[in-house]
Amino acid sequence: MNIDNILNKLKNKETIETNDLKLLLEKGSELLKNESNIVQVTAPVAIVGDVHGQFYDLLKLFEINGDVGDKKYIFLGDYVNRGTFSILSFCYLLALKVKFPDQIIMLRGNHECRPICELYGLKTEIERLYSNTDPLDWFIETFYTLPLGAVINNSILCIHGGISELIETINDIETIDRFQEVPKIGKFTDLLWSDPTEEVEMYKESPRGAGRLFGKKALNEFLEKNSLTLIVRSHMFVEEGYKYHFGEEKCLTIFSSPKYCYSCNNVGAVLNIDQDLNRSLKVFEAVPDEERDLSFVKEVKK
Ligand SMILES: [Mn+2]
Repeated sequence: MNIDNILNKLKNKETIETNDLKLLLEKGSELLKNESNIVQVTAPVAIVGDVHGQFYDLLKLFEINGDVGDKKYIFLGDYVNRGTFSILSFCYLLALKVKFPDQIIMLRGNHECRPICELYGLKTEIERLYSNTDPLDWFIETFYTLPLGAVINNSILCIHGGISELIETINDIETIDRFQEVPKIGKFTDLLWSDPTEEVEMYKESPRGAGRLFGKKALNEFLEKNSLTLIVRSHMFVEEGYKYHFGEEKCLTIFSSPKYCYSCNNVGAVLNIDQDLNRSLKVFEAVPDEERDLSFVKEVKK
């Protein structure tokens, strides 16, 4: 497998051959499984939220913010489903991981699991582009190896969802067995599904049916206990691409799927953290519909 060839093919929106797909997912898994649940990262670094198969917008993000290799990135999960190009989006990022293992950190989102991928896009895409659904198993196995969080300069925690009563310390995340399906309840679930809320100070039930809602006091207690200054998370649609919660700058949502599902009226955002931990946010609009070439999707490759 020549990783530069694979990257070029993906960038040209070509469907990669079954053998290459299998090798790429295996090679990516090997790297990911050796990372701990929480990856330690040194700034400067850029942080990206949900991608959801919007591959054209992902390429645009790299165009406006710089390429992996020239700068370091943390992706907060939810690479697949909803959008049209789940396979391209995840494989492109994974190929970058294979080429630049230390320059891209890929975290697990709640969409990186079997039940959601069977319902919301990835499975359908695999059925359309490959002769059987074996690749779905390879994707799922790879998802099981994705780490769960990153800590930048011992100060900024990056996760997909949020915290709960079960997650009081970073060590509570380190002790999760991540090499499996996301359970229905428990700290693994909460980490990937929880959202901030202004409704309570501590915690309450989430309307999503999984994870918890966490309030300002819960956040501040968590930050203090772990000597952190900020949680960066994604998981939640925000119209401006980013949103600080609780009237402070200690919990930030980043959402990076502009014109979400090709229908919402939102921009995407990326957060850049410099070496002194100064933050700057960049927002970007979706690639116009007429510039999204869908022809290859219709071309069934059996
Ligand atoms: Mn999510």
